[in-house]
Order: sequence, then C-alpha cells, then structure tokens
Amino acid sequence: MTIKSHNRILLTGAAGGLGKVLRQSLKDNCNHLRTSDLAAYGPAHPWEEIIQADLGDDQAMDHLLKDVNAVVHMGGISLDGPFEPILRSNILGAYNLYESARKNGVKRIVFASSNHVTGFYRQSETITASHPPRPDGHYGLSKAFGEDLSRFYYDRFQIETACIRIGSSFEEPRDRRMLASFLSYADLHRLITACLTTPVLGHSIVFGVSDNSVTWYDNAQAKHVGYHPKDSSDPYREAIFEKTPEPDLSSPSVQYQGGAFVSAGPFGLK
Ligand code: NAI
Ligand code: 15L
Repeated sequence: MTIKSHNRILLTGAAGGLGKVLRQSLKDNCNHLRTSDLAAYGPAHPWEEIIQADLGDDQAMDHLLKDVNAVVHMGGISLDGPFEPILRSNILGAYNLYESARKNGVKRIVFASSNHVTGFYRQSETITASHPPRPDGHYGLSKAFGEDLSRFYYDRFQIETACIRIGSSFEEPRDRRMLASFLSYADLHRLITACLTTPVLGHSIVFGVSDNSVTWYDNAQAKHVGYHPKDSSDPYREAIFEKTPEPDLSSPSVQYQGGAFVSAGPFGLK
C-alpha cells in the first residue's frame, strides 16, 4: 500500500502524457491532490482539485502553491525547440515554482528532469549523478538549470528536491535506444513515491529508468531514496529487434545517450 505522505500534493503538467497517468496514481500519496496545467483538461476526478495556471506567471504560481505540502513538477516543454518558449515554461517556470514554494513553506519537490541533461555522454558509457552535465540542446540546458536552481533552494532554504532524470517514460519502449532509457509508468510512480516518502531526501539526482539489463546509469548515489524498479524493457527486446533496423554506428543519434536530440535542429528556428 502507498503511504499517504502529504496532506496536499500539487501535480503540474497534469494535461501531459505523464500527468494524465499521475492524476490517477498520486491520489494514493495524499489526502488532497491539486493538479494544474496551462492547457485545459478535465473533468476533475472526484479526488482532484484543478487550477489552470501558466508556470510563467508568478502571481498565478503564488496562488497555485497555497496550502500545498509537496510538489510533483511535471509541467514544461518536454521536447527540444526554439529558446523563447523553453525560457518561459522551463526556466522562468521553474524559478516561479521554487519562489512560490519558498513563500508558501513547501519543503519537498520532485522535479522532472531529463536524460537530456547528460545527452552528450556516449551509449557505451555508464554515468553517475557526479558526472558533469552535458546537455544536448535548449531543452536539456533548461533541465540542467532546474537542477542547479533546486540545489540552490536546498542549500539556502532547505527545500528538499529529487531531480528525477527521466529516461523514456511511455507505455512501452519504442526503439533500440529505449531498451536502455525505458521507465514504465508503474516504476515512475514507484520512484516518485520513494522520493516523497524517504525520511531524508536532501538534494538528490536519480536516473529515472526501469530495471533494464542494458543501462547507461548507476544510481548508487541515490540509495537513500529507496527506489526499487520492478519493471524492465527486457521482455520487449526481441520484438524491438525485429521491427527496427540495424543501428548505423556512425550516426550521432546512435552514438550518444540523448539519441536524436543531440542533432535535432532547434538552433536558428523561431
Ligand atoms: P508533456 O509535454 O506531455 O506534458 C507537459 C505538460 O506541461 C503539458 O501538458 C503542457 O501543457 C504543460 N506546460 C508546458 N508549458 C507550460 C506552462 N508554461 N505552464 C503550465 N503548464 C505548461 O510531457 P510528458 O511526457 O508528460 O513529461 C512530463 C515531464 O517529464 C516534462 O517536464 C518532461 O520534460 C519530463 N520528461 C518526460 C520524459 C518522458 O519520457 N515522457 C522523459 C524525460 C523528461
Ligand atoms: C525526454 O526528455 C522527452 O520529454 C520525452 O518525450 C522523450 O523524448 C525522452 O526524453 C527520451 O529521451 O526518449
């Protein structure tokens, strides 16, 4: 049974792919679930209070964070692209969220970071949370900013954060790269629950992947979080090999962990 660790949890990004899943599962983690997004969604589940808000609007964020005990921050632009929208949703948005958390006395945040913070490591390397960030685009840079921002709010204001560097969280892995980066929806909820319930979280970086045999990540520095994935990409391996072509080993999207993001071309696009 999931422990109801907090009275009121705020979930941002509730209209998104992962938000839709977490609107259901996070009801077990709290007495009251407040959810939010810029986009309209709904109707509200019986256990849910919906407040539509733009992360880029500081006053709306102050209102959104009132009476909240913990935040699961999934909101923001989730792909690479032109800088200005990422600046507003992911960089200013993260700043507004942490400022409102500070003003409202929120003490724990689970921040959806991304594997694209370290996208320029090679698929033949294993990395830990101590490896320096190597972002693979505007999007990865914005998540690296969020990780630094949350560390500052921990050092200065003792707001605890888990930066979960989500790999690829979908119903199932879609290609050979995702055999390493896959995070099942059930393991995503297990990971968030671990981050919400561990007695001392501090400021932690956790790679958000299932128990995949092929992996690029070593989570040894996050043992205090107590995340134990139960799913794996392994059962999908044979089918994925059958339906996808031999990888071109000279292609950057095969060489680097960030896959296609390392050569996606937002630069210059408006
Ligand atoms: P998504 O794109 O489906 O959902 C993101 C939501 O954020 C959207 O509903 C969007 O309307 C909302 N949003 C964007 N800008 C906003 C703003 N200014 N104010 C309020 N809401 C805003 O993304 P998904 O897949 O659900 O991912 C959730 C989070 O996890 C994102 O932060 C993403 O970067 C991160 N992540 C997801 C991965 C995945 O495999 N699904 C992998 C790595 C990270
Ligand atoms: C991400 O950060 C994206 O939000 C998601 O849509 C996937 O593309 C994922 O990374 C990935 O790397 O597979």
